[in-house]
Amino acid sequence: MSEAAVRVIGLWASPYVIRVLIALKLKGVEYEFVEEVVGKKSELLLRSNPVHKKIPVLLHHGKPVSESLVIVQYIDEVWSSSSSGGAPAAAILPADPYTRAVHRFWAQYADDKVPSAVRILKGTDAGDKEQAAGQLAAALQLLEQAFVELSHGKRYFGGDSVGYLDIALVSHVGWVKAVEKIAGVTLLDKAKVPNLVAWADRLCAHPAVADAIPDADKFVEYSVKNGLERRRWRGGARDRRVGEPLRHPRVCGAEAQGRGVRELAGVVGNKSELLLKSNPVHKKIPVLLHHGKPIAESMIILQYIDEVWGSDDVPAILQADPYERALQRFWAQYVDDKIAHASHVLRGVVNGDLDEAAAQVSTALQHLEEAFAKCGQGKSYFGGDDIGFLDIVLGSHLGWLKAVETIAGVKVLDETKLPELTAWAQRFYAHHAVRDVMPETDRLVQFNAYLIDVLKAKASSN
Ligand SMILES: N[C@@H](CCC(=O)N[C@@H](CS)C(=O)NCC(=O)O)C(=O)O
Repeated sequence: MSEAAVRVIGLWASPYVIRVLIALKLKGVEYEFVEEVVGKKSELLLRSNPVHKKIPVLLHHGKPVSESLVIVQYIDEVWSSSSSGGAPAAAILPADPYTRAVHRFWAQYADDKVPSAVRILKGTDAGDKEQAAGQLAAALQLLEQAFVELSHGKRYFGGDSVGYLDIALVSHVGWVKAVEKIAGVTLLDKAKVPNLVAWADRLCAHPAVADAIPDADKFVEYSVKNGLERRRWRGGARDRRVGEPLRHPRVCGAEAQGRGVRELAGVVGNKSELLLKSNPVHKKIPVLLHHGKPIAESMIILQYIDEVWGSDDVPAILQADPYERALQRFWAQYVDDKIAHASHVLRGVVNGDLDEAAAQVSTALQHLEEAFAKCGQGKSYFGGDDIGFLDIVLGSHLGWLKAVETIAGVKVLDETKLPELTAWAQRFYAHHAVRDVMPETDRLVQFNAYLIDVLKAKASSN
């Protein structure tokens, strides 16, 4: 029998898998579900997602796409019109770039806040259960407000139809309800988050969702049965994303599109009113203000810039081909997960093991050296003939990676080990949209020393 065109490697209980199944059902795409066995990662999974070795993986005509939110966007882009000859499937991502950015922001927020708290509440991760319940309740409260703003009195975050944020958030609902039972806490509380409770009930009854999210009792039973095995399956220690005090603004995306950008420099250690008002959730830079409307999170901003100012006259930041886009999104997220945190450790601005951080950066860059061959296909950049999404995301770390060589005394961009990447970095630095934006290494080294002093002074005054 021939292989199905669309296959999903997964486990029914994974929220990340659930969202992929919902997206496929919404689009009316037939798929084969290739179920993993808890405690034993299949050869197919290891081969298809060799970097993270995690589910879900979508195989489309054999080509793997990993990371659930990347997959959902891929599905939306590939099956953008009628796929089964019936009525055209509704778009998952909102059409308006600003609304898209807001959906992306809250989807990322939900993934940052919900699963970590759920893992503590169901006992898979160590941690204070009361604190986790409090953090989860606070996150749901913000999502309640986001629902009111985004739904405009309609049924879903996406308005009349199920959208990106609906899918991202509802996939966590099964586990949220399960931990209410496991830990004896009320999270989806009608008195506190009435709109969210009504939304969850509505969406869980939707035909594309009802089969994908089993009853809370099934999750509870699964948790009891597979707790230990799952921990082993996850392969030990989990990488923790640690928030960083301040980020260098990634503004070269706008430069590449030929826009002027006024840098609203915040004073280190003293966040401006404008920043606090514009990004009240994370209170982090960068924030792009467009006609006064704030957009936060650098990768979301890049996509916004591309969507708003994309034209035939300027090279697109994200390529047109959905698979290329998925690859760029996958690797960009990888860069921020692996390099950003490790680079902060090497700079001494967050605590951590220096050798471990150096090894992590080195492994990540080795992976990226290989990715360059796949994404760039012999051209100058990851994006092809001109710089694209991944070039900007990785390139914006280059300044600090060079500074880290001085600060921590480790060789990061080693030409003998990373010949492609080293040559790419030189090209990137020389690009007209980059050269004026990237700070000099000495300036970064000095700034780092200053930042550490400020952080120390703040710590001792607390
Ligand atoms: N960010 C990933 C997370 C995927 C994930 O954490 N999957 C879990 C199952 S719920 C997994 O495969 N864990 C195996 C491991 O950690 O080794 C996504 O959105 O796809």
